[in-house]
Amino acid sequence: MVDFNSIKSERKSEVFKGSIFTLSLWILFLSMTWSRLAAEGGKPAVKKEHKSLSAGQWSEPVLLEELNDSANDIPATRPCLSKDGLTMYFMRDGRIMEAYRDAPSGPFTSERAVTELDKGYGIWVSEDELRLYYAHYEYASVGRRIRLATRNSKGELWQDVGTFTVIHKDGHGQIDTSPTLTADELTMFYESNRTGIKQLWTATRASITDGAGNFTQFENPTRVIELADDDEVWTPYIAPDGLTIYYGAILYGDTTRNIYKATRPSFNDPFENIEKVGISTDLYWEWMPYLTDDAKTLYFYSRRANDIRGIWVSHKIIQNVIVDIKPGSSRNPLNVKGKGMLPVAILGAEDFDVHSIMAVSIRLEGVAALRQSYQDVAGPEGAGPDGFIDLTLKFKTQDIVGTFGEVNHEDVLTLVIEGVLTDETAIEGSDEVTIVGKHKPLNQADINKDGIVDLADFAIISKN
Ligand SMILES: [Ca+2]
Ligand SMILES: [Ca+2]
Ligand SMILES: [Ca+2]
Repeated sequence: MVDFNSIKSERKSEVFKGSIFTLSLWILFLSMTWSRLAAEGGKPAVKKEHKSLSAGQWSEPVLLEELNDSANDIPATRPCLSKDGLTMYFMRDGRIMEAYRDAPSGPFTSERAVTELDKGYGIWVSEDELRLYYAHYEYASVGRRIRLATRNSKGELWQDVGTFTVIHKDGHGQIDTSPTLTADELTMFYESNRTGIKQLWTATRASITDGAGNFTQFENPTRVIELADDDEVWTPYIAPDGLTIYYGAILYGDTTRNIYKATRPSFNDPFENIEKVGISTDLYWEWMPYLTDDAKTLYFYSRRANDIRGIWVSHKIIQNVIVDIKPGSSRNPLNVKGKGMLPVAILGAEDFDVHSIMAVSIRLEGVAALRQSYQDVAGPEGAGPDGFIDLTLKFKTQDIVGTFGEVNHEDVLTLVIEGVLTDETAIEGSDEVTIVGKHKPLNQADINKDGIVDLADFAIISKN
């Protein structure tokens, strides 16, 4: 957790130190808050203005000991896992390494040093594992630059292709490292010291290769200023969709490096909702995060208890909840032209008090509810009220329909609810709906949604 408690109590004590007038205002505020809480069922309601400060609960990290060179006490660093979970790309003693396993979890059983490439400082491998982006020490007057290596198939050796000279042209001692890319490889984030300290930068391009098959340069290096004012930031990981970023930093009074997460609604928006990721502790350094695509498994580098260094793995703790879309109906028809609300209940049970859910964290297919209340509306498996209070939520039907691809009458879709409990445990549940009517989403390329794909849409894309 980000420790804002000390900040909050400082603020409170300032209030109390003020005049009697201030004190009475404070009492008035507390009594108003209390009556609001009482009106909402006597349980502390989640206040919308306070968002979660921590990104969920994670299992106790486990060391991937087999990736270390234990005989020489050289730890593995900078994890980057292949999409199939079978190959770990990482670094050891400055050398790029590949380690292999037969199943997407469990220990890696063999490895290969990528000796065909020079030493590196941070790596990222494309989804098809045919392009490897790595930082490299060029020569004393230039510094470290990001390079590309490619291969035609996974069985082949890597071949260096060249460096991203456009973003590095200011050179001369400049250190650019730790590349991480979106799945389309058109947006790159990386670490750069060009302001004097290590911070995160981003650069973009319109295609991976040009018409002649040569790789395309990244352009427009821009500092991602919102992630940390004047603090150092290291080793970014960008999610495939470019909307969630993880990075190492020392923020908010931390005494060691920790892993932070931030999100943005679209490429046009700055990152916000900066949260410390739950495995972070002030006892140890945690950085070099790498998440699986489902954001449920986190690999990172840490030097932990008993001075053990290396790549650690942790899993997001997820509690399943029972979801009933349209309580009282088991078929759950969803009219795609519906203008109203879609009611959804998360069911309480003897061992599950729905007041433990942080209601504002709930998303149905990524969509937030417009209203929530606490009422016993249903029981499990289509039963009516069962004596246990449920969390009932109302979503705007058209917001939910907006998340669908093309659907036809009578299609059955599974809708997923995600959120967190007040103790930050992630929760997940789902229910099915039966589609009424037909829905075809607007053309993806029609960015400004005016029904035609033209230069106006392209102008928006190129601004991104
Ligand atoms: Ca730490
Ligand atoms: Ca139902
Ligand atoms: Ca119930």
